[in-house]
Amino acid sequence: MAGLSAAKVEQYREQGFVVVPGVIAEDAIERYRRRAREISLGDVPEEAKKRLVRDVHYVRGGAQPPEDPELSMWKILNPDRFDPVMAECLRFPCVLDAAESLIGEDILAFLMMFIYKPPGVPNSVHPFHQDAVFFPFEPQESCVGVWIPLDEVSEENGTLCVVPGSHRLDVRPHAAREGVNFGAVAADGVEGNEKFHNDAVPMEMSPGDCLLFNTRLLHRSGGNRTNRHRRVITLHLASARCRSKGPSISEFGFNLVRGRLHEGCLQPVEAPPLALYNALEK
Ligand SMILES: O=C(O)CCC(=O)C(=O)O
Repeated sequence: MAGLSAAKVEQYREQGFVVVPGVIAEDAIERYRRRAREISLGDVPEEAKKRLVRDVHYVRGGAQPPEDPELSMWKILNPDRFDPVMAECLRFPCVLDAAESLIGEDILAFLMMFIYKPPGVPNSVHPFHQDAVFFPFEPQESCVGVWIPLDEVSEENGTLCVVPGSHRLDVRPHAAREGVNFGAVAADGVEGNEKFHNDAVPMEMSPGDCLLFNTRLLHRSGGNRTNRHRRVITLHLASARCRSKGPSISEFGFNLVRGRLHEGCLQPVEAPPLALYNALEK
């Protein structure tokens, strides 16, 4: 198996994240960019239309929407559910190899998103949070976030900023904030706290690189101050040995992408809904 080196696994354990360069080739990158554009221009089944989410500054903030509708997008939620091209993103071999080094050989993929950061909206911030707050299953250590930019990313266009070592902190209470996209909650006492902002590292990455991170790691993204796209594929991977701690959420879907299932543990949802899960609707 072509997984992570021992040094990279150690870095992940110590810092809570690791970067694997070049997990998808240039032609595939272009294919996903193109397909996301087609979807965001309306090539989506009627039932799944609410999975296209525009940035709150265009929806409610009164900003004049750009002529090109793709430039007002925030995210496409679980596009794998209705689109075979996007469904390929659950199974990039290099990503699964790396994840196997971290969470073992039986792997479920869930919550895939195509996330934009609209150009020229500097206050479109995704505040500091820990993804683990959304995931009612354990152990948390056996769950990993995956973030793959399809454009060059830096602080200027709203890359992900992570706080090294913060995966050792407990999961904090999180709450919604005014002016932030619906569903993008903020960890209490972190956003706006100088200490965390000073410690945060902006991930400078190239198209097709992959950031793997612990779901307790504090992370945020700032606005895009450029006139360029910032497009990202994200998904989450959990060991198929994880157990549910709460109600099963059909929106997660859980796809077995490597290895096998285990009795009493998380299971794929049969025929996951095409329409958006109610609690995420607004
Ligand atoms: O890509 C971004 O802007 C932030 C993504 C993120 O942190 C998330 O979806 O949890």
